[in-house]
Amino acid sequence: MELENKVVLVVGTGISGIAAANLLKQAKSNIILFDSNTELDVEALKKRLDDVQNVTIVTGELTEDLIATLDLTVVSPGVPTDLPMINRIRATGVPIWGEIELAYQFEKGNVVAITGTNGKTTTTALVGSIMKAYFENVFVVGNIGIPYTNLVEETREDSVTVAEVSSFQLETIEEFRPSVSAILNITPDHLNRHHTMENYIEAKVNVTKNQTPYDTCVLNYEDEILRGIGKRLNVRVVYFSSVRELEEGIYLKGEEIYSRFDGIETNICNIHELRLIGKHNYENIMAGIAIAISMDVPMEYIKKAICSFEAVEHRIEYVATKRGVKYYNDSKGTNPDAAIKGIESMTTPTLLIGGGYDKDSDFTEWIQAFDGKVKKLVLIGQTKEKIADTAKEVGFTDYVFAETLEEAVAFCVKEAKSGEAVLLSPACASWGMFKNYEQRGNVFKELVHKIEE
Ligand code: UMA
Repeated sequence: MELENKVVLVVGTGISGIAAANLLKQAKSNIILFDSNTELDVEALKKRLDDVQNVTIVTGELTEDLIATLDLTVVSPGVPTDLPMINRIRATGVPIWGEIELAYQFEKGNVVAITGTNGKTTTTALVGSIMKAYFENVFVVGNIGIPYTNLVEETREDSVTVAEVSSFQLETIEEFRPSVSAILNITPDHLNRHHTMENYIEAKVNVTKNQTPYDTCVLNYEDEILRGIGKRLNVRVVYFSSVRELEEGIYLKGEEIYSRFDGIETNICNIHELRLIGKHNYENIMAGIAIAISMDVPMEYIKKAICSFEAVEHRIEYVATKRGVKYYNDSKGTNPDAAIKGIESMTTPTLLIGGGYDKDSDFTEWIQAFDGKVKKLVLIGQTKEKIADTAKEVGFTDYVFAETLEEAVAFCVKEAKSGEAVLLSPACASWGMFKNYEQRGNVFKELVHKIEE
């Protein structure tokens, strides 16, 4: 679509909305920047824009008169696509693109798109580092925290854009076509936004919507939903599996990762050569390998990159070894499902620090996943009593309470013996004690670094 002199509504003034408005400015569109938040500091907002000429800022409600002027609407990922205002715009026939679609219209190179319920940030970062090892011009964008519209103008014909795409972003694509897509897994999430599991699956599978048999989709063979979907896609499908040998694809056999294509099995590496730990991470790595092979990256580059790749900050991140005890920061384990991955990754007796803000979660499965590994559960925050009650119900009584994270770490320092591990993996949000999970993780890391040898 020609964007010059067109009236484009940008909905949302978070990082996507601002980046989209700045890109549209380059394209010489007339922009209406809208946010439903009436408390917004409009002067501060203007300072975040490259240029405020021809930008009309509207907060609260959008009038019918303004809607009648629109040529295009670009929505931020956090804006539900079934809002009455969006429905009114849709009824006028004006296209509604997500920020990802807008960026894609400016893309000059190849795109890799990674989605899934869990593991997409780690896999995106990993694929980014594999691509950077081999290609000259690589961008890592999307849900990982860097709006695609921020960087797309710098792309070239030989560039590779690795995009983490959420179900929110995939709801509003039109022409977005990755050469290689990946869906890592699908389990219930974001159902308040998508309403049903079917809608959520449909949004994820949308990543393949414009792909052709010349393109590739990487899928987890052990995810039944995805295995079923793979059968009906008109795209080259490459599977990975952490459970069984595949006739074609990437798989884990014992402690070794293999690929098999055209009947030839190739050993890629042993899991002990990797810095990431845990089955879910081996799956992320296998997805990364499948993506990289599909992008024709030679195996020597893939192997070097996967073996040197460190965990994403705050996600089962190794912090330090103090007095023979290994400390891990999994502050990003903000819900029981994510925290299960944290404890499953531990291979030694572990002192586990958990608890925080109450999101109405059920902690039963998390505690059941301790599997005899948790020597002491140190509970902090608003949820500490609730978790303790659940623990008692499932027969786990080795818990103690601490008032602060500092007190919890001090307890672990006293109790942990050489060869054991201390893991911060709270299964709860940080609010109430910290600004966000990053701050919680950083405080934990500072406390660990201060422990005397
Ligand atoms: N807004 C409205 N009307 C609404 C809803 C929101 O006007 O109905 C406004 C808000 O007042 C606010 C703005 O929209 O000013 C926020 O937009 P946004 O929520 O899309 O946030 P951004 O800052 O643009 O960040 C988004 C993604 N956020 C969400 O999907 C909620 C970021 O993913 C992403 O990193 C970023 O774009 C760049 O691509 C975050 C996320 O939580 C990390 N993602 C979810 C997840 O990972 O589970 C999907």
